[in-house]
Amino acid sequence: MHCILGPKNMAAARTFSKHWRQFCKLRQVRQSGRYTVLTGRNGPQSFPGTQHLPYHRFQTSAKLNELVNFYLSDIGEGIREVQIKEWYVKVGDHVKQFDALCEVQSDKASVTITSRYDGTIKKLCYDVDDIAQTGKVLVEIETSGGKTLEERSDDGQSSDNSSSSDDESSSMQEIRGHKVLATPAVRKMAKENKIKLSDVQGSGKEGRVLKEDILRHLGGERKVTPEIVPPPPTVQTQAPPRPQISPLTPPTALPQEPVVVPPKIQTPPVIGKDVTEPIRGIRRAMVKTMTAAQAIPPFGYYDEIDMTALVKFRRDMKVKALERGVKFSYMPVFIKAVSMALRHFPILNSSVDAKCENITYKASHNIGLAMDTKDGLLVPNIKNVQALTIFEIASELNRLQVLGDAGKLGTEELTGGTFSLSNIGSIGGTYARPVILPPEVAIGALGRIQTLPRFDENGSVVARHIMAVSWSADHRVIEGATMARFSNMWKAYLENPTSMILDLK
Ligand code: CO6
Repeated sequence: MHCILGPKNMAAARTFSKHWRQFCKLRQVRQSGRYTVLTGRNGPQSFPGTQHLPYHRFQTSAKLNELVNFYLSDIGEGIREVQIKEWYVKVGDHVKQFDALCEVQSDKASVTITSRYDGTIKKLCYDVDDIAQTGKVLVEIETSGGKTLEERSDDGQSSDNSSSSDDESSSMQEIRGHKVLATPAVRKMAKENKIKLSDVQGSGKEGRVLKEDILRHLGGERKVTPEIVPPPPTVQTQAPPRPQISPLTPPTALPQEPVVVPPKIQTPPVIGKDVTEPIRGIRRAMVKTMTAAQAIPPFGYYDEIDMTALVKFRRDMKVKALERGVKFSYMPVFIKAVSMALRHFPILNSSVDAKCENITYKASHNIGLAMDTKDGLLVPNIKNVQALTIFEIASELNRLQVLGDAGKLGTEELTGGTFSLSNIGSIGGTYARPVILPPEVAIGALGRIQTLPRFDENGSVVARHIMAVSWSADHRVIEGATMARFSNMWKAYLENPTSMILDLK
């Protein structure tokens, strides 16, 4: 047996080993079979029914000539359920190992489930948009013949009916880039009209399939599921006729001005209908996090930063960084200055447990940044900012933005944050009330840099670049004075960027 174990958790490895022996015994799989545990690039991957091993990926085997129940594996991070976004196969299709079967959406990522076997698809156990539970059967695949091989039952026990297992095929599921971008409404429309999204040429950003694309695709082929289109409203375009004034009318009463009713505005016909849908995916994760955040009593602290020197500094740095292939915004400086100030106020880089009975001072400064991605608001973090140069932070930020744009931010990027910043000013706005991300204890929101009049030291009005910052902190463990002192230090670095050089490590 070939076995490569990652460095983590030997106890878990022993537990796994026990389960594996049990598994092999019950299935009477030859000990010489291929069996590999790999450190997964994309986070935990495990064979269903085994003890969950963080960051390990498994391969296992099945006999040929059998009907195989293919279970949806644990995809890590405690995710128990996923939504089926799209099937890439249908009943009767022949698949090979690693062929994509379907795409599922968890709270955190989009995952392509690939086949473990060569065989024929006999049954798809879910429809698109259904919620599939990890550990339950996803598809039935017939490798050939008619026997059913139970990989495991729902309680995690192996229940193999097969006799011996000579042929080995490997199993693996992986996160892959291939997917069709579309909103749930468009997916629903495609489903209702029984078309595969992958057959539709998307005209939206990055090939996103839009409603119009579906309509275009359907044009001539099939009729769209009928929508109720109300008739266009009637438009009153003529004013009522003016009253005729008889020349014999006595001159006592002035002629009444006729009432001229302005024509009714022609509204475009309503072609849509109200849509109610379950809250899923990233937004569902946001519901959970923000609901938990409501348990935190926050206080707000606001200040303004004179960014005039930093605007000039950034202008120079932007050119230099671009020569080295990196886009340089203000964020790397904001992030580094946060880390430098956190060194003096470690309680702001701490986390508290659910009941707020223990506080943990975090050694790493993993600074999270709110990111507006096509999947919604995500907060990836830059790890160990205390040990990175500003250029390295810029470079990492570029990487996260590319991943965010592609909808490929994974658990590695999205977990482990210790302090967060939200640059709402890159979109607009001056102030915000950022919500603390539990178990963190503080977060800052940055407003738009504006040119505003301010007094200089001589009392003259001068144009300055001003940015507002809005901090929120957990008042159970953070005092307002601590936040104010931290903010002052951060502000001093930004207002005199060259002063950072003195304290840079
Ligand atoms: N003012 C003025 N100009 C700005 C600012 C501000 N605050 N921030 C960035 N920029 C400039 C930036 O320097 C770039 O200029 P050029 O280099 O000259 O082109 C430009 O705007 C674009 O910057 P970009 O957004 O690409 O990069 P940046 O590193 O500044 O930001 C990001 C990265 C991931 C933060 C950003 O892309 C993003 O997603 N921003 C939105 C974050 C968001 O959604 N926040 C809301 C969270 S919810 O806070 C919340 C409390 C509630 C309201």
